[in-house]
Amino acid sequence: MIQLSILKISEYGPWTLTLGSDREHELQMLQASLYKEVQKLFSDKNCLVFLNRSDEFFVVTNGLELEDHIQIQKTLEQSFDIRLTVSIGYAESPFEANLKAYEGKKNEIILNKEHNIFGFVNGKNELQVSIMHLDVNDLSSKRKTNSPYEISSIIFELYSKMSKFFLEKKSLTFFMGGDNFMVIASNDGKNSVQSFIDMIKSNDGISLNCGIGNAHTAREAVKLATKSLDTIREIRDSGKEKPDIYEL
Ligand SMILES: Nc1nc2c(ncn2[C@@H]2O[C@H](COP(=O)(O)OP(=O)(O)OP(=O)(O)O)[C@@H](O)[C@H]2O)c(=O)[nH]1
Ligand SMILES: [Mg+2]
Repeated sequence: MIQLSILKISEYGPWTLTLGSDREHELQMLQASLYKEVQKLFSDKNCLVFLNRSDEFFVVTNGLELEDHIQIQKTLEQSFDIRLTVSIGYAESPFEANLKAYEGKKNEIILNKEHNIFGFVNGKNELQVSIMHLDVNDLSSKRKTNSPYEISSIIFELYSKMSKFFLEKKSLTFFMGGDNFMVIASNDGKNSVQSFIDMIKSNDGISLNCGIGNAHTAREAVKLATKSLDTIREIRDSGKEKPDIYEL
């Protein structure tokens, strides 16, 4: 079981229009500072925020209760002109948790009216989360023959394939910057990562490493996933044959 909270800026479209046409720079600064604050508030509670299209955030909120969400909403309401809507769901797989959160909002299952919180909270129960940290092996060598924009194009094509592949396994993929991706994974997602790595290697000539972390909270799972990835690098750099996948 995993709990997901989806935060979305409320009525953002109409609000952006109130800024006039010379607004893009303002919106970019707002989105960046909002992300910084949201990541700070949730990571302080052992969660991790995954940035989604800049006006929406996915947060693995295992162990967080309604009261924690209200507290965070209050802080955000004090700091920003815009408001956020929060939809919470929990389920066996990350994709199904996202569906529950979506249904909670669509069917107006109100958890807290004043602070725009909808859905279903699991509460203090101990949940599980598996995170896969995928990274391109030796991207630096590609930089010798490809310009910065060409590298970006390669990375986004990879993102697109990864998102599609793991969605079929009820897992959610996010781009973390550089050549880094994280998948909030179901068991099926974890069990099929080797076949994804093999497919990308033979079709695109890109070699991936994957560190996996399992824990009760998102921050701990992400820490272990990154530690696993670094372990693959250490094995490789010591001259031994590296595994593609390492799990903690
Ligand atoms: N989000 C995130 N980005 C990282 C992390 N480590 C490195 N990066 C980014 O990824 C880029 C590529 O770095 P690396 O992956 O270390 O370079 P590489 O040549 O592929 O080396 P190896 O991955 O060790 O094979 C860096 O410029 C950073 O932008 C990380 O833990 N998280
Ligand atoms: Mg890399």
